[in-house]
Amino acid sequence: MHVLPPADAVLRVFVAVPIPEEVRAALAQEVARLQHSGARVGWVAPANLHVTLLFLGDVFGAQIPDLAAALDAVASAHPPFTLRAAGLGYFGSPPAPRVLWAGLSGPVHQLAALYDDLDVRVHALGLRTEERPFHPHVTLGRVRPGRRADLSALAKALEQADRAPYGFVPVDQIDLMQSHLESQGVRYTPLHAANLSGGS
Ligand code: 2AM
Repeated sequence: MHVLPPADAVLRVFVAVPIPEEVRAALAQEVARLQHSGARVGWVAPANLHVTLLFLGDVFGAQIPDLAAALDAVASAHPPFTLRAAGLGYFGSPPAPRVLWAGLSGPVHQLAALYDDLDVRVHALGLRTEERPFHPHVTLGRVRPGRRADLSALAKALEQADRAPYGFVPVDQIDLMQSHLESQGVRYTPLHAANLSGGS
């Protein structure tokens, strides 16, 4: 535990898998290419690129130690594994993409198993998680409402994505992160890190 927040503080939290710096740099290059499309997109800063495992939203500071313990319990039951960041995609319909992302390939079922275990533990703590099915991805940008012409240039840029993988993502750690929504943008700080140490 890095810091223990006050029990009555409300924190916006999520669980993430960190992405190595060289992969974030490769993704940032792809983002720079997509930015040339001129579409109105809120691009994720390279330092903020991550894989969201579970979004919890607002929780009380008093719940953080239990959440940290839940991460530890799950992490100790899963062996580390390695994914690849590869390909681009989006959520939303073809004429109206909403969220632009880089995909993950490799033993993604192991990430889904981590998610399932964490989901069960978090529910046991009486916390709600999202209802959406788990679709592992790295969000690169969120489309802002704008002119359709912008989006066709963006769609073309997405199709011209580099087919080579952006790099390896070792999944050997899961982080409990706090999201600070500030006027300059979003800032993430780690609250707790749990190392994957289960046997294979
Ligand atoms: P995503 O970008 O991987 O989709 C931190 O805010 C992370 O939590 C975001 O990167 C986002 O994951 C996820 N997130 C934010 N708000 C959310 C919401 N309302 N429902 C589900 N996930 C959310």
